[in-house]
Amino acid sequence: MFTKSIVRKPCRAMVDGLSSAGLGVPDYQKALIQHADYIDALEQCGLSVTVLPPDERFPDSTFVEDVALMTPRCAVITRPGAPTRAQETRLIQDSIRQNYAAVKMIQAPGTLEAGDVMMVGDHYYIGLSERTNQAGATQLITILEKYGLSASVVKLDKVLHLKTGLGYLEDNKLLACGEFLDNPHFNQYEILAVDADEAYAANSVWINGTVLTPAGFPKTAELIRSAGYEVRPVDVSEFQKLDGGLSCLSLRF
Ligand code: CIR
Repeated sequence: MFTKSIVRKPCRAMVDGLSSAGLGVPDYQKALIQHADYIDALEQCGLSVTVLPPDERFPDSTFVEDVALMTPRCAVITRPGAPTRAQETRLIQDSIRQNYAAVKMIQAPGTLEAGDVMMVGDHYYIGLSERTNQAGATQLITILEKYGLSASVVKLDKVLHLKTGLGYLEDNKLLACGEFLDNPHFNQYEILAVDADEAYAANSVWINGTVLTPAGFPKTAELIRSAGYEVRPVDVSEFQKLDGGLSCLSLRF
C-alpha cells in the first residue's frame, strides 16, 4: 500500500518540454486543470499529496517520477540522461529527505531516470534506454542489494522509458504493449496485452487497488476492469504531448 505522493505543478515553460509525440504543443491552462484532477485522483486512492511549486527553469519538471526512486527501504536520487533535465534532481532533494532517512544518489558517469524502473514487490526491473545507461543501472542494483532488494536490467528497443510500455498491476498481472509482449523477462507474469492503437495506456498505475488509466483508451480500461480492478480514468492529454504518462506525474510511496 502507498500512503504518500509528491507532484510538481507544471510550469508555463512546459510548452518547451522534450517531445517526440508529434501531438502538438500542450495547452498550459488545460494542463493545470488536468494536473488538479490528477491530484484529486491520487487523493481518492488514499494518498496524501505534497504539491511542489512550478519551476520555470525546467520545462519537464512536472514529470517528477524520473528524478527519484522511492522504495519501502530507501530513496535514490537519479541522474537524468536528458541534459535539460539533469538539474531537476536538485529541486526534489529536500522533499525526498523529509520523507526518507536513507537517501542515495546515482553518480557520474551513470545516468538513470526512474521512469525506467518498475517495482514488482522486492524486485526492480531497470530499462536500459537512451536515458538510463549500464553504469546507472549497475549503481542502482548495488544500492538496492544493500537494502535487501534485487534488480535486473531489460534492454529497450523503441520506447522512451521502461514504464512507457509496462505497468505492473500487482497480483502477478502485468499490463504490456509492443516490444514487451513477448519479452522473456516477463514470462512469469499474467500479461494483459494492450492494443498497439492504445499503447499510451500501458502506462497505467496501480494505487492501493485502483488503477489510474489515461482517459480516452476504452479497450485498455475494459481490459483492466475485466481483470478485476476498479479503474479511474484521468485525462492527461496535455502531458501525453510531452511523452509523459500517468506514472511520470508523481512519486508514490
Ligand atoms: C521527457 O522527455 O523527459 C519528458 N518530456 C517526458 C518524461 C516522461 N517520463 C516518464 O515516462 N517517466
